[in-house]
Amino acid sequence: MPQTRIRNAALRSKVMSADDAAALIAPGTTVGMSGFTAAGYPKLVPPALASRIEAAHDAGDPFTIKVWTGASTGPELDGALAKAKGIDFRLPYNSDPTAREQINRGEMEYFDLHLSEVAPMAWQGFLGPLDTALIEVTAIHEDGTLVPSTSVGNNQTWLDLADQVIVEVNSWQNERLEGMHDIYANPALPPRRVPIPLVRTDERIGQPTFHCDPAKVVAVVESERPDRNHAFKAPDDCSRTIAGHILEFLAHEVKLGRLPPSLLPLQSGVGNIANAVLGGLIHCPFDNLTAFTEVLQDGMLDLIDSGKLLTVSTTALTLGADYMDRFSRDIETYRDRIILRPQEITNHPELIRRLGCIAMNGMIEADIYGNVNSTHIMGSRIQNGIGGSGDFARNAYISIFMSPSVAKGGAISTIVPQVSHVDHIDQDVQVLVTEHGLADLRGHSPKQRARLVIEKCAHPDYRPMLEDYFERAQKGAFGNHSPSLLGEALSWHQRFIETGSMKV
Ligand code: 0RQ
Repeated sequence: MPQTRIRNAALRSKVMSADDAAALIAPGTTVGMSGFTAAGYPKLVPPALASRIEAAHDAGDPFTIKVWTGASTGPELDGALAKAKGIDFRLPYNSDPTAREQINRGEMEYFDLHLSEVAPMAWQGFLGPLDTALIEVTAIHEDGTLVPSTSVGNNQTWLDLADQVIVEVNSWQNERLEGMHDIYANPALPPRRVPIPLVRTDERIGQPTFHCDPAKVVAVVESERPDRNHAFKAPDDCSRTIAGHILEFLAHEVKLGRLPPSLLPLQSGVGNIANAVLGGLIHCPFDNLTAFTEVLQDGMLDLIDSGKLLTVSTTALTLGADYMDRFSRDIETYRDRIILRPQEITNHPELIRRLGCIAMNGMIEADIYGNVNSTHIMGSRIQNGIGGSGDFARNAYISIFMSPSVAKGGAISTIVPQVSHVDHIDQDVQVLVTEHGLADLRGHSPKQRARLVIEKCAHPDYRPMLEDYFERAQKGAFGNHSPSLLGEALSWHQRFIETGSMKV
């Protein structure tokens, strides 16, 4: 790798192997790592640490660490450390299958929280001390400032709070990323907090680089490993139909004058349905779109290329390999269109409310009253985590949740009498969408909502059961505002487990 990526002489003298850097992480300590989706995470030191943990395990002296990140990461981080049984505590979001199994077996403690709250909570001291920051960067400047890579996440906070810093300088990352980041860090706690001076989604209010006390840097590791975001599947009929309902709804809102023709800043969760919605926007009559979101995925790059999407504010470039190549090749075209910010800013409730975002997120299930479960299967088994969905849902101008109407090949209805776990209360859920239709729940009472959700969103095979439940609930419930037969509503889920529909 050309030495020019590490331009600070003092830090150049700290270059060492990943194994030597991993040896500087003490057993039992907390490591704040970069990474938001499989973008911008350290790719060499975590597997080296995992090997060290495995060796310690074999020698009868096992140890673990605590891991904080921006959100999910790639296989070299969560996957490698989980396989080595090296994580005893994880926050704030996970989508790695091995780590998920360990969390659900009760072997790993997992603190799942709103992504906007991670940095403030760390500053408030509730999370305990941070021993090491392990951060991937694109380059190090002469003055020791660090050029971020494909995600920003909580990196500045980890660099500020940690006792020691390990930097991975990744020459796979395009050096021309420099200048696309806007690092605004204002860790002041109440009562000294000030308003965040961001009025438009395309404004820059911070610095292009991370600052870091060079005296804290104990190791610099050179890397050339690619990010490992997965390509999206081509939209299937179900995703396309869900996307179609949403686009029709947005057009209707524009027609009624409740949304401007350029819509409002879009937030889109991860996943194939969200990607299909973005793909569908290319063929819609909306122009001059903007996005204020936490992940920029493939569909958004297509939207930029189509000329429909002017700017994207995000904390991560969650692009599949082909799209990443395209981004890297034409990076100058995207330079003024994409701004990468800390997740505390991309997901800030006050900004989301003021900018008036249109939030679109996936869900596991919704109940007939509009409560949404984004995280737990059958009420107890975590799938991923709440991520940024809560930051956006509560504060958005319009909050949309979407899912196919059934899961597990039709064995399970995603529309249920009562969700088995509540992430988004009915007041935070304004629109529900499945392939069967869209229920606009705004301005409706619980019983009105229930009728809409059953009629518009439930799968026809499950509609009679839900209608029957709702009729009986209105007769037999303790109150008739949100009529619920508590025992029966929850045993709806138990039934899936007992009949063997639910196999994990
Ligand atoms: O399990 O793979 O074993 O079949 O849950 O479901 O259909 O692949 O859906 O990938 O779109 O994820 C809510 C998890 C949806 C996601 C969730 C089973 C299903 C499958 C996954 P299998 P799908 P998706 C921005 C915003 C929270 C975070 C968020 C998520 C597996 O959207 O993590 O929004 N959201 N962040 O079979 C039993 C049901 C089920 C069910 C699905 N009702 N009962 N199993 N499954 N519904 C991004 C960030 O914050 C970074």
